[in-house]
Amino acid sequence: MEKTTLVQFIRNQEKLADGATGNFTSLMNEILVAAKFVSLEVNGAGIGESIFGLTGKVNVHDEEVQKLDELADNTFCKLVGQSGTVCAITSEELEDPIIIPKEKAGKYIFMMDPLDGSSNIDVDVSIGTIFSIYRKKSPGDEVTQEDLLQKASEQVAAGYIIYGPSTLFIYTSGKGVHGFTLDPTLGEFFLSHPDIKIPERGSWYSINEGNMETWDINQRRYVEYLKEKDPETHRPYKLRYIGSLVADFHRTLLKGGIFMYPGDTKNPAGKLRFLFEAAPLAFVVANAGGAASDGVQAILDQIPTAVHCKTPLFIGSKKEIELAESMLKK
Ligand code: AHM
Ligand code: MG
Repeated sequence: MEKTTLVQFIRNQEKLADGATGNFTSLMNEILVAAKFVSLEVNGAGIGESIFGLTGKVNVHDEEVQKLDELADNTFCKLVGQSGTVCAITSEELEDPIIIPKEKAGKYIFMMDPLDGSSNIDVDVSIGTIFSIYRKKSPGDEVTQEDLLQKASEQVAAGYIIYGPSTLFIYTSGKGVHGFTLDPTLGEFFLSHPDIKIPERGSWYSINEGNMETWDINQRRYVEYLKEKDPETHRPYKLRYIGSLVADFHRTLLKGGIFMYPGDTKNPAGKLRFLFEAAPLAFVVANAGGAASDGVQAILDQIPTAVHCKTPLFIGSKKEIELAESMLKK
């Protein structure tokens, strides 16, 4: 038996860390158990008692809540919340943070988009969970804004789980980006993508071009540029857009290129959430040698202004982000 499980891998990595107490390993364990539950539900959606469809509720972002959104949110909140390792949980689906009573609280803060791309559930397209972990910063027991709104570069770990043809768990704790595939027969994640590095360039672009009329002139010119023919600069680029950030990001991470969700006239800050989508994927891509920006400034250098605030996002290969930034400035 030579395969490395996710649990073994995390334990070995934490052994190497200074002052490790085992709390981080315990937290990661709960995340992976929740991931297995959600994976099972997603794969079984449509069989037996239907968990397809809407709950009839609308979340804090004015989006319709799917039954699977709610199920994923509840599963992660319950398992992570009871782990004794976190003092607060924030979620794209929850207006207010969950604050864990101090007798059961730990030193970490857990943030998540429990089911990203959930509008794709009914059409059997890959969806995912995005997560991010910070350390409590403020002294004392109370969880403050200083704890919930930290600079993105202060993440302790971040990652995502894709519920696709196979279920993958990708994460970084600042020591490379590693991917694990769920063996459904054993119910165990095994190391399948050690030390992922994103190609420095890539001629794939990913954006909802249906929004073009609402973009500013530089955004339009940049996308037009990518579509021009010039073999020397590998243009035209190929367009890929799934509409599930986790899936679009994962392809970009493995193959290179750029994913974008810019601001537009309707939504100057775009659609994606800083803490639940942009910051964790920025931490992942940076640890794989790539970059993420809001078009002007690196995402990792920014402090969010509110738990649910949004940001334009340009993420992918380092050279592609540099090119995008230079063209968006013109
Ligand atoms: P969600 O987290 O509510 O599912 O919304 C975010 C999703 C992303 O997965 C995806 O990149 C984007 O919304 C797609 O938006 P659009 O349909 O505007 O292209
Ligand atoms: Mg999302």
